[in-house]
Amino acid sequence: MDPRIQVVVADITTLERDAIVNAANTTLMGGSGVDGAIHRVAGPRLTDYCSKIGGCETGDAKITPGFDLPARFVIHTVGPVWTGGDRREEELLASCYKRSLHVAMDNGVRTLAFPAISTGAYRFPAGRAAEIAVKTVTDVIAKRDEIALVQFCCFSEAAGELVRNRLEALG
Ligand code: AR6
Repeated sequence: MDPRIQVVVADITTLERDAIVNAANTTLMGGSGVDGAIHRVAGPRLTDYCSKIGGCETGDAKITPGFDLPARFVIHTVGPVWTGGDRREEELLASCYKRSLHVAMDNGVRTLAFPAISTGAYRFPAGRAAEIAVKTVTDVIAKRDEIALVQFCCFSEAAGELVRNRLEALG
């Protein structure tokens, strides 16, 4: 297991990382769940900024300042809506993690935290999502030393346990 990967159970809006990742929608104009929490704490300047950057495709990621958040940046990514697995959901979820890490590295971000993208309103099965998250992040950072810390920020102990199990399975 890469020592740069950690699991935390927390509200992601409280984390003082270089960047936190947002599980957004294609409009980037806010919503419920983690997206709503991030927009609330970052303040209206975030929504205003997002209104000018032209949305985001599913599987892609865009960076903004963190405004009133303790994190310096927010990396907004758009996960797939789970509709049974035959609409490239797994590939698109992996792409969210990859693109977020590349956007982070392009912007000098060394420490970041991910929520469990797509596992709430977008209904992606949590166990499979944890497996994809852990494998994708591990593979991307293995080749790069710019990233010092990646935290999987889970919203419940049960969600944290799923990710810990996947990390342990990788050895
Ligand atoms: N900190 C960390 N994790 C959180 C927090 C938080 N403050 N709040 C929720 N979670 P969801 P999605 C967890 O629904 O499935 C929005 O309306 C939550 O328990 O936030 O990608 C967007 O605008 C779950 O495990 O995101 C989109 O329309 C995980 O975050 C849509 O929902 C993701 O749940 C995106 O749906």
